[in-house]
Amino acid sequence: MTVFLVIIVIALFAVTLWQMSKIFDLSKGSDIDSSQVATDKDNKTHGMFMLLFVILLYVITIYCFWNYSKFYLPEAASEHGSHVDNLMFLSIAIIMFVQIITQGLLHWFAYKYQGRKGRKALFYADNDKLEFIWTIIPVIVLAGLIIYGLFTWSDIMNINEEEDPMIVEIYAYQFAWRARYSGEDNTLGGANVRFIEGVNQLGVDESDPYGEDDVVTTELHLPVGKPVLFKFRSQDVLHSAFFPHFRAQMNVVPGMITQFGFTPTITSEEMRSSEYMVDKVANINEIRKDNSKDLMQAGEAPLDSYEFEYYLLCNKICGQAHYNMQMKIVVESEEDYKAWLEKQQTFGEAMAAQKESQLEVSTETAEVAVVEKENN
Ligand SMILES: [Cu+2]
Repeated sequence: MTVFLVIIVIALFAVTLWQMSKIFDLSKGSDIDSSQVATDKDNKTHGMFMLLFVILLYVITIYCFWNYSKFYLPEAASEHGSHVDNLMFLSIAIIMFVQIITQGLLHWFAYKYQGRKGRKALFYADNDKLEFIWTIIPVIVLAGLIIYGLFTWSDIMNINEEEDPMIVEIYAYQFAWRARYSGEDNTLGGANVRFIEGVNQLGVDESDPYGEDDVVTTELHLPVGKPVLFKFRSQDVLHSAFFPHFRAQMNVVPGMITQFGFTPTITSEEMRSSEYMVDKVANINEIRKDNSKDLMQAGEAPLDSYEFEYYLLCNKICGQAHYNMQMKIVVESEEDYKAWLEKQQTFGEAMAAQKESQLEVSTETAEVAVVEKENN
């Protein structure tokens, strides 16, 4: 790839030099080679190419929208998600509208006003009215978009504490995620990477009573319809917590706590059975089936069939296994969520279990030592 790019750069540089030498020749004066000057026929051909080019541009645009729209994310699975989608849609609609008109006009004018023998360009210095119009329209449109965007942003980012959101910590490290639930008190115990030892993988402060009932898990379960406030912490480098289906993303920065809140609105099961997802999954499994045939012919194991799950992904290139840094998210009913949480071990229990097993080990070692001494 690098070699290919280098060759292109050298070729373009050579073309530039060649064109520049032609310009120098032209500027020398009367004894120029007239075969180098564009004739009416040349201008007509170039004008036609301009038109063809803009038509091709439109055709490619339409083809891309038609062929690749299946890669759009499904309906947003969070309350604020539709605001993000609307903002995105409005921006794309305005950009497409403006670009289709301006590109069309630009290329049409190049064709219509092509050079012709005897035709002279009109000298037109300025026009205040025109300049005013083409300045004020973008100003109004951009100001509208920015103000709309700012309102949407503050709507999404300002978490309403009165709604009593559930506090969950998302902990990132090379190369996985952990979730820490704040327990009955809805308050996370203090934590610091310096406290990391043994089963205390997240460095929860053992002396902080709030940490006792915290629950550390490898999957993120969320009750549907309940606002959640995520507190992000990183153990090592910069990560980014990306929840594509919920239209949420937040940087996870070592040494500080960042936060983001949203309310999930569609359970994993509902999303799985939606028309969009049924089609998509069927399509993926069709591809997997085809690929499995090749694999089986080569004597390898076939691929598992795919089932949809929400995922939390890392969206900052944070190291070698960054691509695989993910955590399954399950959005479920309040009862299912509570039943799941009930089964998890609290931080207090995990620490007690660790101490007990350490105690057992040390008693055993002591017993062995006594036996050995007696034998001697
Ligand atoms: Cu990462």
